[in-house]
Amino acid sequence: MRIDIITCLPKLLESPFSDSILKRAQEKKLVEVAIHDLRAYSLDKHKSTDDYAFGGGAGMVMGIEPIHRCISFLQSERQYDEVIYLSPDGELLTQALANQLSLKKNFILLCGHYKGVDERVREHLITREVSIGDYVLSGGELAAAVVSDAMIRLIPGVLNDESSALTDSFQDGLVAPPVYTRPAEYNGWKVPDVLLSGHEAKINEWRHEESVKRTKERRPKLL
Ligand code: 6GU
Repeated sequence: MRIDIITCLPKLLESPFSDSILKRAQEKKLVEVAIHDLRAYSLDKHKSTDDYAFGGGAGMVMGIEPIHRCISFLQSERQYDEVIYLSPDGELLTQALANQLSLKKNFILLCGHYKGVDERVREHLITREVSIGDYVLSGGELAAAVVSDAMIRLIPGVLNDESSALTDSFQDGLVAPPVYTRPAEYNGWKVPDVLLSGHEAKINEWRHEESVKRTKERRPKLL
């Protein structure tokens, strides 16, 4: 998988890809992530990437030219399966969407800012719009990191068996069961006996029941 992220705030995206699972996935060559500073594609002498909205009103709009130049440059280097614009009014990210996207290979993620991008970008240059939830963020960068993380961790070999994506919340349509580690008793608070029993079948049954119970309580719509 290769992910090219276009942003006017490249520094915001450094740390999410420089640690832990996303860092290791890149080291293992299972994913390549490249961050592109949109300002570098501006022909303007001030390297600006936004301008006043036609028709007036508050808020700047990201212009089409730098975005088109950056996307065209990337597309001259390789074929992309999706050019995704991160936008609060996009399709909601779910585990099902992450699973579907993780099967594809090359992505461009375009981070929006200000009042958004010139509508012609959405009409002509992108293939899909994704939102990470019904709330407003200051820009698409954190959303791009979230979408990337959700896709990358599903690539075979990124997670070890221990943290296998198959046991994640949502992956089987249920939220994950409670987990415990040593000590078996702390401050008088005990770990459920069944988990200390060594009886694998009973443990699996208990975990499944807890998952169902939790899903009913917290995410009834998943059932
Ligand atoms: Cl993708 N962008 C912004 N700015 N806000 C959001 C979002 C995206 N998803 C949820 N809120």
